[in-house]
Amino acid sequence: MKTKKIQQLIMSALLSLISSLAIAMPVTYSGVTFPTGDSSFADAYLPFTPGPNSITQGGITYDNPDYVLGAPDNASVSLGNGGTITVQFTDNSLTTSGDATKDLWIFEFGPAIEDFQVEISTNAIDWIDLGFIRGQPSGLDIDSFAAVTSGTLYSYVRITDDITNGPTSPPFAGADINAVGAITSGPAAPEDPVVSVSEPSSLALLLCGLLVAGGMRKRKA
Ligand SMILES: [Ca+2]
Ligand SMILES: [Ca+2]
Ligand SMILES: [Ca+2]
Ligand SMILES: [Ca+2]
Repeated sequence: MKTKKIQQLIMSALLSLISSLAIAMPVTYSGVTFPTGDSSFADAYLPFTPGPNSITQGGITYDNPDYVLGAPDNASVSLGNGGTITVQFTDNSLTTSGDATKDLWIFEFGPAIEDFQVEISTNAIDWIDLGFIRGQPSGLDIDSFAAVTSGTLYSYVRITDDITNGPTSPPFAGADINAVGAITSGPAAPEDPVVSVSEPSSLALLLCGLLVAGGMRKRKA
């Protein structure tokens, strides 16, 4: 019995090692190589309301925030005039490289190359302004900003369309954000709400406890 349990533990450790190695396969998009693979990219977004003139038209959804998630593809979310989207890394984080190499890449999309403001945060409350950038894609060296502290794990990136630039009429006004990638990718920050996925399991535990208690009561009766 004991040997079987040890074998099972070794097998599960091996499997998790294999899957972590698979995740760590480098990927390249538009000439930019992400050493830690597709997990480098944003995993979630905070509630999104587009700015004016990003709409659904002719059956095409331009204001769908799902299009900002994951690796670069052929779909982007148009922020609308002056619109803002906040993305979150949940299985990774953005961190410092300790040198001048770029750490954060944002893939803007479409025939018009529109600029936007970039801010980063550990908690989606206190923001560090990294200024405006433009490019398809465009990268930022976060080490070069005085407010960025070495080794900090940033989970949030807030992107705001430059209202003074780009097409302003519907259906796809504002910068079109395809993907947001932390090329200098750290582990998921401990304060990430992703930690709260343990909530259903505590609920399950509570339910088990209630069932056991119910069973005991029945047996007593
Ligand atoms: Ca990710
Ligand atoms: Ca664009
Ligand atoms: Ca850097
Ligand atoms: Ca996309």
